[in-house]
Amino acid sequence: AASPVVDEAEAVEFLELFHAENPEAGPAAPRIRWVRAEIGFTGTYQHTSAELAFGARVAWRNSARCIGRLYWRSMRVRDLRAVREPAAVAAECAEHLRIAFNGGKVRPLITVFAPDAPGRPGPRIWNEQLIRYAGHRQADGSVLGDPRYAGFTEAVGRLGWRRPERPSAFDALPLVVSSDGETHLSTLPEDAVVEVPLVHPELEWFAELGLRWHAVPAISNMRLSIGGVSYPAAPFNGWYMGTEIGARNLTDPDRYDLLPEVGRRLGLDTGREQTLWKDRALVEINRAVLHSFAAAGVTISDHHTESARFLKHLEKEERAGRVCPADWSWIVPPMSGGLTPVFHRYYDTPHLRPEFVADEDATR
Ligand code: HEM
Ligand code: NRG
Repeated sequence: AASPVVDEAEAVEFLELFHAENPEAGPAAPRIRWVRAEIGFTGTYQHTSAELAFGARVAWRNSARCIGRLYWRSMRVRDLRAVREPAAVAAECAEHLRIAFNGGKVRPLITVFAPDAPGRPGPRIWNEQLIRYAGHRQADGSVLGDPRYAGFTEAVGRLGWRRPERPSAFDALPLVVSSDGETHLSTLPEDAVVEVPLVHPELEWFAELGLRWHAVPAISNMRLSIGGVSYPAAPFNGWYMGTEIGARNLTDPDRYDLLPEVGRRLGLDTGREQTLWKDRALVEINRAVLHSFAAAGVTISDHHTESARFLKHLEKEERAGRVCPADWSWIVPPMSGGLTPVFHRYYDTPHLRPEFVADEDATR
């Protein structure tokens, strides 16, 4: 028998949860007997497609940092466990983005590729998200694009990626997928990368900043762990909450760092903190993000709406007799925290499984 990669106790705990929450699947005992035997013979076991879909949805439900969990039951699950070859994984990631984008009506979706098996790890996607912008390090030490990915950009350069002839601040990085000892680099097809140009509802000069952002946030470097089975490549997406783009990606000093420029263009006194020029610029950037996505017909939500939904989710979970883990410091939005109801309370913090697990960074 192969030495197991699966912890039997974890498998049993998951199967008990699955059968408790899905009574139509019948009693757990026969399935548990079968899975114990399968682990004994093969070192692992195969989830049924119902177990896989349930496990992925509950991993989302258990994500303590996620404010967007109200719709956890409706996430679509693409069962691509038969896919492991790097070029095929990359092509299916592009297809994931097309299905998720859905003409602008973004839908929560996860694509699950081959799991780890004894002596044979599953494929792995090195990118943090399917779409991320390159950070081109310039001769003067500054970075054109997203400074967060300057290291990753250099790493894909060493793997043979040729950056665009005229590098810009918004060049989508190639996907890096490795599997069975082979590492594959591939550029995402253009139609898979939909972007929204950023304009402001009143300030005409805002468009001149030449800003844009991609429509679909799809995290691709978290391992999905269900009942002791690890799926290292299982990219998932929902839609954006505006502050992720407007109050972090475009604003953090170590990202696009736009407050100084927007503050100046607004004609604010940027020399004194107490004018609250940063806060005023921040609001205008965030209005531009929400306005632009709406105008382009792409799903996005504001932090007030998403906070109210999250409280509704907590109520529903409580009514279902479940504890909902939540991490205050991630749930509270990065602007106007105290204006949202999620600020004014505490949360339970148990660690629950199934779960998404952060594996270490590709460039480390
Ligand atoms: C984190 C919103 C869907 C799993 C977050 C964060 C936000 C958010 C605002 C914090 C991100 C940050 O501060 O960088 C939403 C919204 C969704 C959605 C509006 C719309 C449906 C999903 C889905 C999944 C998911 C479909 C998984 C199936 C997670 C996880 C984290 C997270 C694992 C933590 C990521 C980390 O540790 O870096 N979400 N989410 N979310 N979300 Fe969601
Ligand atoms: N802040 C990151 C995305 C993190 C996850 N957010 C979501 N997830 N909305 C960013 O790209 O700004 N999701 O699956 O929808």
